Amino acid sequence: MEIEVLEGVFDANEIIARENRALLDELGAFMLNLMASPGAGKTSFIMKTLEGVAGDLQVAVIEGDIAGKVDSERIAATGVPAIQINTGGSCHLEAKQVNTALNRLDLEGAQLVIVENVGNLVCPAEFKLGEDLKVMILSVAEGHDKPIKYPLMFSESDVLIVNKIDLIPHTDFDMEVLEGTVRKMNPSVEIFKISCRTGEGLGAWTEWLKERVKASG
Ligand SMILES: Nc1nc2c(ncn2[C@@H]2O[C@H](COP(=O)(O)OP(=O)(O)OP(=O)(O)O)[C@@H](O)[C@H]2O)c(=O)[nH]1
Ligand SMILES: [Mg+2]
Ligand SMILES: [Zn+2]
Repeated sequence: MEIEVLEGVFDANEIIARENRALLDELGAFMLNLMASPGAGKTSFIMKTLEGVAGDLQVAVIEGDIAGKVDSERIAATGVPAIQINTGGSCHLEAKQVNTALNRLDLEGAQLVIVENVGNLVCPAEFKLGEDLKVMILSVAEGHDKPIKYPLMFSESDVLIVNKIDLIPHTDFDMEVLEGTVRKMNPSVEIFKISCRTGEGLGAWTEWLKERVKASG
């Protein structure tokens, strides 16, 4: 008899990611996996995205953090359904945690599910969740050299959001160098330059997202 060998955590994770995909397809919902280092602006970006799609898309949010429920409370205060996953020390979300969250959230009518992954530029990129798009945020204060040091996240992401552009005058951040490095690693990446503080660039992002979600349905 052929014995099926699952190569550790990655294969096991991928099987559940496919279940998540099937569940989302059944619901007709589009899912974003939002990844970035701690403090890059993931929750701020979700709040701005919620404002930008309000009236056009029904959204639910899954918050992943090692501990605490600060971020899910910020989302829930806007009236959008939100659930918090506490990983208890693990530095990334896995498909099974998202599966539990998807089954517990009220997704009746939901067209878009946004997952805020744990703040980390390394392993979240290695774990599929069943998402339609991987979106990463780099904030300018982290520096334009990050793609060289954390290549997987930059090469795996479908969308790169460069956040906190209002802070550029206070840093030595070089947008041309960043774009050149990222496009070499990932020629098809979509790049949006935004500030969650001033609102700059967010309109272009939310219009693009609405088109993508509509095209998928
Ligand atoms: N100046 C400036 N500050 C920003 C911007 N976006 C977010 N911030 C600030 O950056 C800090 C972190 O933002 P969060 O949205 O909590 O970041 P996060 O990535 O969700 O953080 P964790 O969930 O803790 O990993 C907060 O003080 C925000 O107000 C921006 O565009 N410009
Ligand atoms: Mg957050
Ligand atoms: Zn991890």
